[in-house]
Amino acid sequence: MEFSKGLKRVLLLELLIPMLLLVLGVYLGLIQVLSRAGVIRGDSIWSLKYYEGLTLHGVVNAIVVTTFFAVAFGNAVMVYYLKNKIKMTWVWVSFWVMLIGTLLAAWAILTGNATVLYTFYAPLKAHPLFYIGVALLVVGSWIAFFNWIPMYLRFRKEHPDKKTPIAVVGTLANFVIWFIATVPVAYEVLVILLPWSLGYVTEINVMLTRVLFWFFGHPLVYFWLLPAYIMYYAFLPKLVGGKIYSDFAARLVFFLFMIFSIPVGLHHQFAEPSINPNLKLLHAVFTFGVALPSLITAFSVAASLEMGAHSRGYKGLMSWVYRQPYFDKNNYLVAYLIVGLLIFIVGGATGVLNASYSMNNLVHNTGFLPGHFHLTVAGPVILAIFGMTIYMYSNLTGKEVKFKSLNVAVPYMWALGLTFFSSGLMVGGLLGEPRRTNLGISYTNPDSPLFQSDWQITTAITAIGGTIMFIAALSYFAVLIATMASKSKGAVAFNFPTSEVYHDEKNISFVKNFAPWILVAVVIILIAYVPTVKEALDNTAGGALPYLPTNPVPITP
Ligand code: HAS
Repeated sequence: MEFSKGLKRVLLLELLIPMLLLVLGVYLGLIQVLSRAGVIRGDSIWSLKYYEGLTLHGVVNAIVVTTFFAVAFGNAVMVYYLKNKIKMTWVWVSFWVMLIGTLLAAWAILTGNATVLYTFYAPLKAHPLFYIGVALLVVGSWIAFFNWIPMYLRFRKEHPDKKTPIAVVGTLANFVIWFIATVPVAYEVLVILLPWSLGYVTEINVMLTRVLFWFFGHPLVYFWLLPAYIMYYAFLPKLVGGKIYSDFAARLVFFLFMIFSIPVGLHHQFAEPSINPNLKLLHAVFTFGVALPSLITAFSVAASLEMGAHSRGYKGLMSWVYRQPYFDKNNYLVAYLIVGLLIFIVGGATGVLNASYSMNNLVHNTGFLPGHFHLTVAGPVILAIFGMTIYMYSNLTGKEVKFKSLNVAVPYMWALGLTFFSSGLMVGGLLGEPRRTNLGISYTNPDSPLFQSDWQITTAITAIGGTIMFIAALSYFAVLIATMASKSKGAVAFNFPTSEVYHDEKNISFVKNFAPWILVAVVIILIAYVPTVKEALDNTAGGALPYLPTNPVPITP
């Protein structure tokens, strides 16, 4: 399909701007591991303080890159599969609003005015422009979503007997989750944090801000993940010569995410006061519910891989494991996607461990947590983003991917680094190593009275892993830049490698419409969150003063 020039231009910007920011993001990741291991000792490097760097690393990698990518990918999916015209004015408005928001937030962080980490809840306080920037980034993504809804409705009207393409179902489900999840955090930012940051109020309900943040904070992780899931269902089977195992199961997965990904936020707050433990248990139970669509995906995608291996003539029980085009330079998306899936087996299992109410006591706020979440967001999510960015770039520009061998090696290098990185963090975490701490000037510094010798080896392993990941990222950027610098072969039709379906169930009314699922989602959210918010309001006495991460004394208004 031929995309218009304007659409191509905006897609390229939405893909490449985050990649530019990611250069900074991965560099700051390297600084993190080196600081934790004590290779770098000091509270700042090139005048960027430890927590400024950590905030920038989290905000850029986890919020900005993922949001820009989800919007770019969503724009392309909608136009490609619905074959409907997209309103370009709103595509551009969405892009500019997101960009301005990003620049404002980046300014606040880089000038040391927003060392609040990517989980920007109180009592840490940021400059008003940080909050405005984050709000604009979110609003920009809403605009993109609202632009797709009429396209979808038109498709349904014009093709009443056709099924909505799975990639479209996935994209819309993802943005429904995103929209529901971001409304409370928009309230938190605009109604609570912004007036506080502007100095109009001096005290706020910290527990409420944390509850509202985590209402958003967990679905946020599925907002990162679902574009990868769309690729696992809609593209990967085709790439390996297989088919989507079951059309019904694929649709069900995205709808299940819609109902289970939000009412689980308290699993980030098991250790916090003010909230009834029974409510925490309820959220823990729903958390096991949200693992369900991933477990269905594990079996469905494995079946697609098996069909792929068999269709290419390989027989035997384990041929689906051994006989995949893992190193096919011209089919490099396979490597990016399968390596992501393999990493997610451990990322998902550690998530289930975190969710276990009593077990969480052991790992909460330790290195185990970044160990877990790098196996998710820095595993399947970033590898899907890397692979699809280069794929879409090459398709949109008609340029052939350069350094093909290096390109296909990137996911394996990344996975090797991640194995060391996350193992170091998780073992360290089980030994009590805290997360978000400049260990190099304290616990891993032999000259410090706080020195913990048993954290030296784990932080060293983490640093080795982080360094390998950094090299993998540099290799990826080299591939991207070389591709960008090459000559275009002229306009090519844009193409997503779309999978066929093996079990194409006819009667799918259960997974046809969004409305009933949205209704169920809202009911479950109300059950999970009305009493939680009430607890936060009732059990918090007075307000709390703001703190800076560098000082245990509250900032006086
Ligand atoms: Fe998590 C904390 C629980 C998934 C990200 N998580 C975090 C944080 C982040 C994060 C960023 O319950 C830290 C937040 C902070 O800063 O404080 N997480 C879960 C659970 C899941 C889960 C139950 N997390 C994710 C995903 C993320 C992510 C996805 C990002 C994208 N997480 C928690 C909990 C905490 C937490 C607690 C808070 C802990 C605390 O104390 O603070 C589930 O969704 C996981 C289900 C996944 C599976 C795996 C399925 C496997 C698949 C691969 C199959 C492979 C195949 C390939 C087919 C059950 C689909 C085979 C191929 C061959 C060739 C063999």
